[in-house]
Amino acid sequence: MSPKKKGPKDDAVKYPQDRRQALWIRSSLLVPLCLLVLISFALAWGRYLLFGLPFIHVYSLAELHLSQVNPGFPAWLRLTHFANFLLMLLIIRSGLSILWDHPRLYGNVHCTPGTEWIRFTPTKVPTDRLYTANDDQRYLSPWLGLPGFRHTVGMARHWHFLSDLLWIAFGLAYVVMLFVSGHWERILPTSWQILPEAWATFVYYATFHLPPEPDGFYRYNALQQIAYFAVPFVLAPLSILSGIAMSPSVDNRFPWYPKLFGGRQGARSLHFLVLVGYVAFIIIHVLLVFATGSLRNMNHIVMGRDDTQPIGLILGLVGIAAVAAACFAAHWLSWNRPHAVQVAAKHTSGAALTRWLDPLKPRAEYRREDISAHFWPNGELPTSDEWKALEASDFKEYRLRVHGLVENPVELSLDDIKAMSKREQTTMHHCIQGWSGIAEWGGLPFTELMKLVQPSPDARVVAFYSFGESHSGRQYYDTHTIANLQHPQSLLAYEMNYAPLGPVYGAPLRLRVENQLGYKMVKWIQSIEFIASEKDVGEGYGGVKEDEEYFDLIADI
Ligand SMILES: Nc1nc2c(c(=O)[nH]1)N[C@H]1C(S)=C(S)[C@@H](COP(=O)(O)O)O[C@H]1N2
Ligand SMILES: [Mo]
Repeated sequence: MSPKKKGPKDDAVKYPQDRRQALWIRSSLLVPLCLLVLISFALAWGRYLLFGLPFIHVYSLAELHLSQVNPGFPAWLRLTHFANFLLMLLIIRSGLSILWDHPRLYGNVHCTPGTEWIRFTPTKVPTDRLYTANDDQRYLSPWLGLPGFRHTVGMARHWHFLSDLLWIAFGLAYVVMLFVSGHWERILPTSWQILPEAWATFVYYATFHLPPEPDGFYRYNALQQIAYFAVPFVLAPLSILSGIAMSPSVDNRFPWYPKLFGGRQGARSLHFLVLVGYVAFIIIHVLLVFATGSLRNMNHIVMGRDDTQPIGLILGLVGIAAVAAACFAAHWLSWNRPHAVQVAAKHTSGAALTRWLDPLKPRAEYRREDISAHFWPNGELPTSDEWKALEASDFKEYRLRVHGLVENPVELSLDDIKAMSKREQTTMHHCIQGWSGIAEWGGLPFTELMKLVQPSPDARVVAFYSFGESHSGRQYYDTHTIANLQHPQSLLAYEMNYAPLGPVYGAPLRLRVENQLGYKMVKWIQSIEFIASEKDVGEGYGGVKEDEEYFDLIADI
């Protein structure tokens, strides 16, 4: 199973020479964290050595039978647990693939290199040469990531969002049934008594003892109950809400929303910390299931029975094998039917997200003081003689050709464009890789260009062609709906941070479409074509990133 080959250039992207893995955490965070863990363990050991293991009330069967709640593991619980097992694996593994595309997490929206609190790369960002966000992507083993390898963020996002949708559906079903059935009493802590009990239970685990268990068929121990409560009622909502806070259409429409999480990067960091929480939970949960009687426990969750027959374990292992097979199938599809996955996502998760997010009109503006000192560059500088010659003469000879389904096709010089009306805006850029940055942009509102060229009624989409190339060496292009180009913040920018747009950032002209992710904002624009449908250009998926890397046609999140 290997990625579909598009040529040596693309190969070099997916299989880089440098596949080292590294983890670095800022010591001002690592030290207190380690201290916290050490102190908790020290306290537990102190308690154990000085006073022995704490008393924990052991419920007799008679007492357990007194509970109002029906005991056991009903079918809805077993089903949602199994679905969750599969979906969490897909979500976590695709999430890692996404993270490895920009393997740094920050507390600030500027993503200034060196300010990250954690990084998953051995590379320090060089300052003596052009180093783009694409250069910074890391390789991830496909055993860990879905789909893994390097720069597979487009495919990873399809699995992430497709699984999210199902995971939320099963999660809601679980919560509804929990309350309908009365089983919430087993999960929701209702008395403060749970805290001292949880501490007592922790003393057992921390000193390598198993606490006296109530039968899990009837009752969970205090720590277990807290964990089973926290995962669906704390971690899950946090991951959904922080995920939404990374969307350009949400953030640039409701700038207060990401601020709740400390900005887009705070949200991204939290999203990752929740992942760490899930992984820690899964590891401990699985270990304890096996340590405390795998036969009985597996019968509980697989069969809903409270005995020690081997059937639950056997069927459970079959279930685990099925989940592993599903993971392999996801990889197979990723490499052998990538466009099918892309199209499936477009009509399901993508359609849902577009429906909710695309109507949000971007309007957030930042202050001059907010401008990022470092703005990650992306994409490869054009190498064509045509662009180099234009650049050498300050784009005096540049002509922007606007054509296609328009009444009045034009060829405009940079001076012509500058002579038309100008808008300035200071906005936040959202890259699909996860980084962000704030910059001032000045340029021609796209609606002004539309007034000039008069699109015909059958023009629905606009294609922007670049002087630059894609990873595999094809011309970079992307398309937008006319609706998204009609926002006041949709610009053809020739100015960045109050200076003429530099070569690295897209000179002479680049797009700003603030409710979309960065890859939609074509740099080094050569020409613009009004078309009926994105299917009419390139491979028909809406852009070179969509054609080659299976990115989404509409990029609201
Ligand atoms: N021609 C061209 N335009 C491009 C790209 C590219 O590779 N080629 N990269 C896109 C991506 S992924 C991003 S995030 C932004 C980056 O813009 P910046 O360099 O100003 O940060 O440009 C977009 N436009
Ligand atoms: Mo990007």
